[in-house]
Amino acid sequence: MVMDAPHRRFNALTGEWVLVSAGRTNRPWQGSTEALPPDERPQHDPACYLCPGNTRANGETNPDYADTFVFTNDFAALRPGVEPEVQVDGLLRAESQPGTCRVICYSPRHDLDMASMPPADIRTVVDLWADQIEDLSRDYRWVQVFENRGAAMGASNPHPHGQIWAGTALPGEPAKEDRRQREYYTTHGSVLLLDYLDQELGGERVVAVSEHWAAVVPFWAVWPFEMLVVPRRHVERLPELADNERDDLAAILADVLDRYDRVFDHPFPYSMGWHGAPAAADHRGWQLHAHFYPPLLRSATVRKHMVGYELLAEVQRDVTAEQVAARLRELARSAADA
Ligand code: H2U
Ligand code: ZN
Repeated sequence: MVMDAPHRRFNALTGEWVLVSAGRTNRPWQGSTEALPPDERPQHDPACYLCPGNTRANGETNPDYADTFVFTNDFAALRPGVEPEVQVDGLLRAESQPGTCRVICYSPRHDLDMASMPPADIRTVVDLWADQIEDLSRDYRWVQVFENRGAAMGASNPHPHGQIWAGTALPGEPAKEDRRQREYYTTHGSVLLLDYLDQELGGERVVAVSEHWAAVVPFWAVWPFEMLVVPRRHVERLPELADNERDDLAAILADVLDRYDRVFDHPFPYSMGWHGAPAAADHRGWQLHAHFYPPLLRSATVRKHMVGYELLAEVQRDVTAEQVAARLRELARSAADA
């Protein structure tokens, strides 16, 4: 059987392949569980540049915010007002990139994170994501909402927060997904990710399903605990989500983040972010989804590195998506803990 031996899997969303070396290692959760120092934080940290009332690097003082807070990144990688300009010199090609970067605080509480926030507060973040995407999509073609959780993913501060980078270009990753979803829609007249969900629901790669959402370890996952969170009806962009779908999203996020934290009994680092249809064009083949890319492999400190063959030839994984999905499924919060 092809799946028991080393094989390659096709990523239907990007058109890339991943090498799966099934059977090469033990299941990841049989690895050691190292005792890391407990992550104890005060509700307010006078030294935190995201806490209410504190002063940021640029001298501005944060308001005494009660739920969420958004500000333009003081060290933005993109900024507005850059003149559109293209420069070509033989093979040397460059274009200017106007844009903006914002920081979004999920909560005034320094000691929380999305995994420990109640679903009602996560819902406030969902609304914030939607409002920000709607607002920035007026000026920018691609609005990337994302979060780096944990120092392992480069988060500079444990205060619950995410970022938004918006620019006039369609960056590489969404450009691949745009092409694949567009081609699929043209050929099949249906939405690639919805057809994918139809094939997956009830199957061995599903982590959690609710009325409006599904969380799966995609067949083509590269990172060990990678996950895709997808609405079950056709939704192109996050701001289109109805009230009940937003509540349900908050609930499934709380659920899957709790499962993540149980894998190694430790806050699970990840980069996550939303992919919805690019602004202002016909994108009927697009389906909104969130990617979760956690770096951990065998313990709270042993991470996967993208090196060697992966940099030079093709990305690779040892444990299969099915093994990981089974583990995440069994880590459901019991009714007693909820
Ligand atoms: P990360 O933790 O994901 O790195 O996000 C924090 C962002 O906050 C980071 O991009 C910005 C950094 O540029 N920042 C400010 O805008 N003001 C500050 O006073 C410190 C950090
Ligand atoms: Zn803080």
